[in-house]
Amino acid sequence: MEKIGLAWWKKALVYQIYPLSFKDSNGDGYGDLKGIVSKLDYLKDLGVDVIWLSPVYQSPMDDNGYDISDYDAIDPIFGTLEDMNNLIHETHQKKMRIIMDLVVNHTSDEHIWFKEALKSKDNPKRDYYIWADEPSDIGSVFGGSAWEYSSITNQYYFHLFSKKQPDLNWDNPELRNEIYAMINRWLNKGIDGFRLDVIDLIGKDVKNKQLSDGPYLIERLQEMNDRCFKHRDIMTVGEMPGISIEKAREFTSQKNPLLSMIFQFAHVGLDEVPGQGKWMLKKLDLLEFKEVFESLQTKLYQKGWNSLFLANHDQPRAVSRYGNLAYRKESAKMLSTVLYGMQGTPYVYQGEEIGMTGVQFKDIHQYKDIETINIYNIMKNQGFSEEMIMESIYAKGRDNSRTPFQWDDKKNAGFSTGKPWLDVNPNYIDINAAFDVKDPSGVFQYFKKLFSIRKKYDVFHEGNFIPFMKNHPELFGYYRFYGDEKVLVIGSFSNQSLEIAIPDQIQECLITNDSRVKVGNKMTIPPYYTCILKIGDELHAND
Ligand code: TEU
Repeated sequence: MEKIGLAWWKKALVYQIYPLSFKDSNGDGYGDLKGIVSKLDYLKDLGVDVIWLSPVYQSPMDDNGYDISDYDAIDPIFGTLEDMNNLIHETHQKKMRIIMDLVVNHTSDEHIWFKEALKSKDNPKRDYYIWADEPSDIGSVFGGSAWEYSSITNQYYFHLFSKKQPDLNWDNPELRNEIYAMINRWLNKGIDGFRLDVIDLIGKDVKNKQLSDGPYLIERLQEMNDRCFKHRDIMTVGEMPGISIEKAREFTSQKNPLLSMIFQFAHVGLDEVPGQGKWMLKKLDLLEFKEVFESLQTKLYQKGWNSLFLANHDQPRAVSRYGNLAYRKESAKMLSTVLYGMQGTPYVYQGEEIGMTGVQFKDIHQYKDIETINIYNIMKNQGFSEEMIMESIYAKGRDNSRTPFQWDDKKNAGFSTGKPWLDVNPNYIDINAAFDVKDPSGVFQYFKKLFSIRKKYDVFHEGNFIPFMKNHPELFGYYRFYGDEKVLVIGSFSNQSLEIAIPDQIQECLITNDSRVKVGNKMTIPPYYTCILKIGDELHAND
């Protein structure tokens, strides 16, 4: 396919598809590959350059595909290998790229390696996994112990996620060879890279309880890079929930990058009581939020590379979490402006572009996510009230972002003709793509314009980051400077109007969510207002 120069991924817009919930083509209630192909024009219209596909490999679906039982097969729920080849081909035909999810911290317990490993201590695959005679006190991310007893050999195996997701033993060179060969087989099929699931865990030392950012992480990333990535024109984005901003800079260093970019999570946990996990809620302090972004933007500037995201399939919907549903469209636009005005590769999670919201199912049985079901039972046993548990699930449960895509106001939101695997959010009558795309004041058209502006001016890719009204508790503002190009990005997180003073010479308003507001050096801005202003010298469009 046509190359658009080195490091094309720096300017690319990446769109995450959660295949189970995107589009069902055959009426079985599960989204599939043919469904995705049928929506490629929709993505192209938005301005998408790269599709990131959450896992579609063969899987018993204990964790919706993040538990892989065969890396070389496509799960029949999603289609066939031929369908996958076709999706790669069609995506390239439309001058977009496609990256897959790579889940190699663990497999499914139904993977042939694990089935073999279970059989005996001297099985050739035994050492592909992590075993102990006695469990330590390490907990699983999904609740309970990270160790599961197997009576066949009277030992415990290690699983940081569900017990159907045994962790692979990366200390074993034979296992590493198998993984690298598998990665190369996929890359040879013509995909354009990978999102690497919890890749910060592959250097762990379980005995010494060093999990994320373990002692062998760098050498393993280096080895993977040498064996699979280095000589290819691809992008890689490593999911690293336990990594510091400094490490993010090191791993994406411009001199010797191990990965194109990483997802780090410093900004994600700010609405949690520190140290008490994701379910103990705390009101977001915008000053803290701004500080984390400033730190990310300035520390990586000209040294590493950022990824820009607020939501994904594990996180709640951004507009419900950081915005205000009474100002749904306004706040969805404001959040995207403030986020994508920064330096880094932008990521949109499916549905974000039409302002899809979180969901509040009444009955716990409507929830399908293993983490949500586990935490419900654990909190029940600990004596928490039903109301408090549901409040946490409404705020943080992963099914918030996994409800089927709302295509139109017809049956099942146009997602499927059959019964969807997870209930549709009842608000699809008002919030759906068919309606939003046609609405000139809709979120979709705004996103489209925002991304076309981003592509037009180098300042968004190359500019530095200087906070504006840094100590304001309800306004997120910053300047970007690059040569003659200067912009000021402003977003209000307030449900009241605010008075602001802009000390710069304002040349033009590039985009705003409310064109009725008069732009000037003294402004009264309505709730959730946002704009990007060209200031100072003339900006030069480069196209
Ligand atoms: O997530 C890794 C991870 O540690 C978290 O994002 C975690 O799932 C979440 O915070 C729990 O609330 C990745 C995948 O994105 C996720 O879907 C998988 O469940 C997980 O790895 C295991 O593969």
